[in-house]
Amino acid sequence: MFVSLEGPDGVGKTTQVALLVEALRAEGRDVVQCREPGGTELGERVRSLLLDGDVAVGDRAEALLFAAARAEIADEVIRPALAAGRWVVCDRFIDSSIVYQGIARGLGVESVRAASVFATDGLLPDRTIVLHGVDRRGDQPDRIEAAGAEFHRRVAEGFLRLAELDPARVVLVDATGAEDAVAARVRAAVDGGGA
Ligand code: Z5A
Repeated sequence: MFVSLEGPDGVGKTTQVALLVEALRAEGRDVVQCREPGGTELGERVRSLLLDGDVAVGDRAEALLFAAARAEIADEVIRPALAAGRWVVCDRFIDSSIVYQGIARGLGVESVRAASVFATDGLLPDRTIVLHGVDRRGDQPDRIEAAGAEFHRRVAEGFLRLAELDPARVVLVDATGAEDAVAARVRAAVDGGGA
């Protein structure tokens, strides 16, 4: 089973990925935890290239670099884990590209989705949980976080549209409230229930 957690920056994904992995392991499941971009040598380098902010990157190059990092983590980490019968829980995946590059940067949902599907040779999560409803961003923005209020408004709206674009896979989960309350909603959503 391949699960991704998605949502705008600061919505609580990293916290909830850790709690979900803990809950699944407590149920006896063998779980691989990963994040995007990252999880491989190339992915971590792409992460610092794209987020640290000292290299000029055009929008199309940005989309292709995220896709390249995704190709590596799909081949090196996710497919082998799934083939071995393990669960994978990933902090962001294809839907971040669809929203940040396709919708918020304006490159187009279909072209960005196609680039990512090419990169992963068609690998998609079985379940994608989109957290929404809060903004707990810190005060040290990375290059993308620094893109401005209008960009982040498009990101927040874009994530809400995802469930309409792919209702069989994407579940919206209310991220307001205490960590354990959100974690219970996320766990239920893995089995198919939204909130
Ligand atoms: N990006 C892209 O553009 N295209 C792509 O294809 C991909 C990514 C894959 C990656 O950043 C950046 O790359 C991201 C999208 C872009 N950029 N932006 N902007 P990232 O995923 O590494 O980081 P982030 O999205 O900016 O997430 P974050 O800042 O790490 O936030 P988070 O993971 O959503 O939240 P958190 O760290 O779990 O929580 C934030 C704080 O709130 C923290 O202090 C927690 O302790 C606290 N918290 C969490 N939950 C609660 C509750 N329930 N109550 C109270 N406090 C809480």
